[in-house]
Order: sequence, then C-alpha cells, then structure tokens
Amino acid sequence: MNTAYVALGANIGDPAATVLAAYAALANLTDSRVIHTSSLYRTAPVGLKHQPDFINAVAALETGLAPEELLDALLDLEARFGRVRRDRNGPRTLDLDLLLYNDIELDLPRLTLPHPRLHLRAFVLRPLAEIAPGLAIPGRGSVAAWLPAVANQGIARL
Ligand code: PH2
Ligand code: MG
Ligand code: MG
Repeated sequence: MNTAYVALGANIGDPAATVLAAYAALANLTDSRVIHTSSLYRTAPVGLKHQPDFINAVAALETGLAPEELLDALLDLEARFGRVRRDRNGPRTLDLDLLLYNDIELDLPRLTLPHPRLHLRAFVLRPLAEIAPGLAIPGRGSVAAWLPAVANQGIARL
C-alpha cells in the first residue's frame, strides 16, 4: 500500500457541503482507504482575487492505485461533482489536487510530484500540517518549516 495526500478546494455552490461529500467519495475510491481528513478551512482566493472565498481541506489516503491511476480517479470525481474547466485559478465546484505520493518525485506533462506550489500556499500547508505535522516534502524539507512563510495568507479553520 502507498500513502497519498489530496488537497480539496471549492468555492461555488455550498463549498463546505461539497468538500464533505468529496471526503465520502474519496472513501469509495477503488483499492483505497481514507486514513486522515483535516478540518475545513475558509481561505482567501490566491491568484485571481475577485472570486468567492474557498473552502479547503486535505485528506490522506492509503491506496493501491498508481500515481497516474489515482490522478485519473480524482479527475473523474471532479467531473462527477460538476466541474467545468474555464479559467485557470478561477471558481470551481470541486478541485482535487494530488499533493504527495509516498516520497516520489515525478515530472510528467500532467502530473508533478510533489505538487509544485504546495509549500507556498497556506490553504494546503495548514490542513496538511494538521493531519501530518511531521511530514517531509521530498526535496523541500518539512511541512512545518514552510508554515511561517505563509503566515500572512488569509485562512480560518471552521
Ligand atoms: N485554488 C487555486 C487557485 N487559488 N485559492 C484558494 N484560497 N484555495 C484554492 O483551492 C485555490 C486558490 C487553483 O487550484
Ligand atoms: Mg488546485
Ligand atoms: Mg486541480
């Protein structure tokens, strides 16, 4: 079995209900088990500013799916939640980003591991630190060490 971390984000409709429903859907993924789920966080939009606040969270999975199989399963779930891809960084009903998979470092056209911006975003680091405080980001040091660098970003635990 492998350990993977997935970031959840939503800012259209009822984003908190969407993230909770997505937790339930992740628990039903093929050959996978949810082992930790973070609290939900209300976060100020990063990138495109003029859009609603996000609800963000992070889940840890134990999975027999390979990284690209897991990515496909996450994209499939996004589609089932009604995701329409318009603006990069724009509003979304559900965004599921594969953050980490074991200690794999990978750079494929459609999948980079670790997620290249995870250490720069409070909306990922804070929930990740909640469920895995001692975790190392391959090539970048510990999650905890990056927290001070994002202390100025707007985030509140629900
Ligand atoms: N996702 C983005 C861009 N900006 N901002 C917040 N607060 N939360 C997100 O999940 C988010 C974002 C691209 O995926
Ligand atoms: Mg994203
Ligand atoms: Mg995404």
